[in-house]
Amino acid sequence: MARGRFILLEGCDRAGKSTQCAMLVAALKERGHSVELCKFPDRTTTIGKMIHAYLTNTEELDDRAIHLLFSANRWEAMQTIKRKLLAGTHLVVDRYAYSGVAFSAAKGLDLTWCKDPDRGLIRPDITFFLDLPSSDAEKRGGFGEERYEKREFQERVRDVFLQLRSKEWVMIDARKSVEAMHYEILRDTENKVRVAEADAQLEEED
Ligand code: Z5A
Ligand code: MG
Repeated sequence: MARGRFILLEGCDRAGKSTQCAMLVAALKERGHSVELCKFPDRTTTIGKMIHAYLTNTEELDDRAIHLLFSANRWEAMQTIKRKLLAGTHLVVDRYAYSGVAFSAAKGLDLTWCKDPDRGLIRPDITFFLDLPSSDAEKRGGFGEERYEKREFQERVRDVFLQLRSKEWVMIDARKSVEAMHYEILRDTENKVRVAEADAQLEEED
């Protein structure tokens, strides 16, 4: 059996990550794949609840302390993620460590310091980066409700994301329609999944 693929959707605020994650999970399920959604921050855990209080401005926290909580929120999910991938379930992940680094470095924290706590996390097999200028993000629903949703800060976050960009990232222009983005993301994901399944088949035949 092929190991499940870790499919990450990262990107700017309001770029449509959660919309696309839900559509991707539904489309993969429809095609008979075992697939689950995973979201960071996971606000359901004890650590996640502290993060939620911070994001909704009911708690103040030191910049480094909140950075470490976001990272801990990923680490506490690692065993479950590993188990699911090994059982052949694909995981569609809504934000991950790149968000962690981008938001904290945009506050002025040292980039290397920001990266260190996430070293050793399971790496994504495919990363889509949904890119959206903050002038477009502002026009979308819900912008301005949480702590980081200010235009100038979002521009700094986007700059750090683009600094972190690796050549393996699949860049998606998030100004496109929901359907056009979904088409691109599903096509590339299916290609990746097909290759993984073919590799697993070859290994079984050896
Ligand atoms: N954060 C951090 O600091 N450190 C970390 O380690 C992590 C996160 C993991 C909460 O994250 C905050 O935590 C976030 C980063 C920080 N801060 N901010 N700001 P979150 O993931 O919970 O945030 P969210 O509430 O889900 O918002 P989002 O991710 O920015 O939105 P989105 O998922 O990218 O977009 P969406 O919910 O799918 O769509 C937003 C709206 O746009 C909605 O009205 C849609 O109908 C509309 N939309 C979507 N796609 C389109 C297209 N293609 N065209 C037009 N309109 C669209
Ligand atoms: Mg979202």
